[in-house]
Parts: sequence; C-alpha cells; structure tokens
Amino acid sequence: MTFRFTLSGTDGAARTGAIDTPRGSIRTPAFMPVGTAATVKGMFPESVAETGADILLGNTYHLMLRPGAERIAHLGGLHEFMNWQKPILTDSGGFQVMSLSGLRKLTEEGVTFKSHIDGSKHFLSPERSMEIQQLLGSDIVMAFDECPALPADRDRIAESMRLSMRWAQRSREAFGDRLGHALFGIQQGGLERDFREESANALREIGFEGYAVGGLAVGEGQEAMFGCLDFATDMLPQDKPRYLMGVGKPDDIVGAVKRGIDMMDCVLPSRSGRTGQGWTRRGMVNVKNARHADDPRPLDEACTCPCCRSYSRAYLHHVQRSHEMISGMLLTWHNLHYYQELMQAMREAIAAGAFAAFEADFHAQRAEGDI
Ligand code: PRF
Ligand code: ZN
Repeated sequence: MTFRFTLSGTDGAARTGAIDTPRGSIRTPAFMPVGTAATVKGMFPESVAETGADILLGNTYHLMLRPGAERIAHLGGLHEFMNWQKPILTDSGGFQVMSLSGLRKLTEEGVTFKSHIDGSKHFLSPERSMEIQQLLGSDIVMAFDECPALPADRDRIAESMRLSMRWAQRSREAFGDRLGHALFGIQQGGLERDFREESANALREIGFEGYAVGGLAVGEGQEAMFGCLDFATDMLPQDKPRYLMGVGKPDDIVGAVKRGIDMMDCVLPSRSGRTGQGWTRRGMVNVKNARHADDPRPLDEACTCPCCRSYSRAYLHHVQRSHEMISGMLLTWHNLHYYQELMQAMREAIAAGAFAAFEADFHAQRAEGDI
C-alpha cells in the first residue's frame, strides 16, 4: 500500500478527491480535528470518527515534551496509544516552539527552547523532528519550518523563509522514502508574491508528497490571507495535496477551498466549544448568553448531531454556566459535526460543478443570523 492523491473533480480553482493511505482514505477537501496531546479534548476517538473525520492532527512539540516520543513508540505508536486507527498528520514542532515555548535560541542547526510545561531545556532540528514523527508513527509528516508573526519586514520574512527551505531539504534527506508514509513541504514567504514563488520553487525542486501553505492566519486578517492564497496555491503542484495550516473559521475554510486548498486543521471547533461557542449554518452562537436560558429548542434544528438531537439551548446554557464537563463535550461534538458536514457539502458541490451556488447559499444563511 502506498500513499496516493487522486483528484476526481474541479470547479474553478476548487478541487475534490481523495488521499489514499494504508490506514484509510481521506476525502478532500478535508478538515482535520486537532488532537494535540493525543486526544481531541472532550471526545472519544470513536465519536470523532462518527462526526465524519478521516484524519486527525497531532503535535510533535507537545508529545515530545509529554509523554515523550520514545515512550509512545514503546507503547506501539500514537495510533495505538490514543486508540485512533485512521490516518494521523503530525505538525513538525517549529511553529509551536515559536508560539508556545519560553526562552528559545534559533540557529542554522535548529532551535533550543524551554518547555512551557516545566521549563526544561529541549532541542529540535529537522533531523530530530523527522525522528520524533517517525517514532509517533505519523502517516503524514510535516517538514520542519519556522515563520514570523505578521506584520514583519521583508528582510525578516525572506531570511526566515530561506532558513525553512534549507530545513525542508534536510527534512527530506532525514525522512528518506517510507512506503505508505508521506512528507509534506511547507511554503513560507509571508504575503509577498516573490518570496512565495521562491519558496514554492525550492520545495518543488526538493519534491514532496504534498505541499502546505504555512505562515498564514498569523495576524494578517482574512482579506490579506485570501489575497495571498489567490496566487500562492497556483504555485504548488496541481497533482499533489495542498494543506492550509491552522485555518480556520467556517468562512475562512470556504474561501480557502474556493482557492484550491485540499486540507485544513484548526483548534477552533474544539477549543471554542469548551468556552460555550457553537458554530452553525447561521454563524456563531454563545450558549452562555442569557437569551438561551429558557429556550427549549436545540442549537440547530436541522443538525443531526447527538447534541442537537437530545439537548436544548436552555440545557447547554445551564451546563456552560455551571462549568459542567458535558458542556464542552456536547458543543465540541456539535462543532466537529458541523465542520465535517460543511466539508461534505463542499465536496458534493465541487463534484456537481455547483460551488458558486453553494457559496452563495452559505453566505445567505449566515446573513440571516441566529434563529
Ligand atoms: N508552520 C507549521 N505549522 C503551522 C503553521 C506554519 O506556518 C501555521 C500557520 N498558520 C499553523 N501551524 N509547521
Ligand atoms: Zn448539532
């Protein structure tokens, strides 16, 4: 069994298809729930699968610190450890070091940093990141990269992108070729067309099984992100999956798919569920709001998830206000279910050549606001 990407339909720049792996098929466009610490918080893995997820995202940074990659390997790998047998994509750690860790020192070799958990000292490099992701048993491994928060000046963006491209080469050499496993390169270059082009050319020259657009959704806003995607995706190979890292809200996702993105991940549906936010066809609903206290209706009457089938807004309001664990559990389930239904609707619309109508309807329903 090998790793294979097959496109089955396109509509404008939007694409639908599937990524086949030995652990199962990933329907694209795909949304990957985030399982940072070997769990999608508040969900059983069986429940995550029931929402329609074909693949999860895991994090090198968190798992190397706790419980440790070697430990997970001895316990049979991440799939076995967390009881998730479908594909797992792991992020490579550099991005999380820059956003989460304490004191850090960046050199050509890699990055030394202090754990955000206990202050202990650690080192990550392209070689060590590839080793950790292999120990975890990741199906889709990300190249080791680095990126500045935006806005940043052009010199800083260029320097960082070129370092990431040298690290991409070292990632490819360290990963080698592993049957059934894939290595994805990550395009950087901020919002600058020339740097995105230089980065894409460097990655294509090295050769990867898939290509991510990194360095977006780091403070630039949706309009600027879409403006960049308008040229950035086109620079990447047509016949390989394209992954937009760390995006996003439902309208970000629709806009990214429209511009040729095949895969995305974001903590939003799970994290915001734990703070009382429910995402529906009509936009975001905060169940904490007093207007829900006596409301016997479900979050979304048209939704078939376990939360909407059996629980009222009044109940969600009560358990959120009381900080009961079931609050985050129910809203996370609903949100992941909504995200997966959105992906399914887009896959069907692209296959039918009806993405423009889908998009118009998506925005019309949101414009109506919450019921
Ligand atoms: N690189 C990596 N992981 C990421 C990003 C990146 O640029 C982003 C940017 N949105 C999220 N996660 N390795
Ligand atoms: Zn629901």
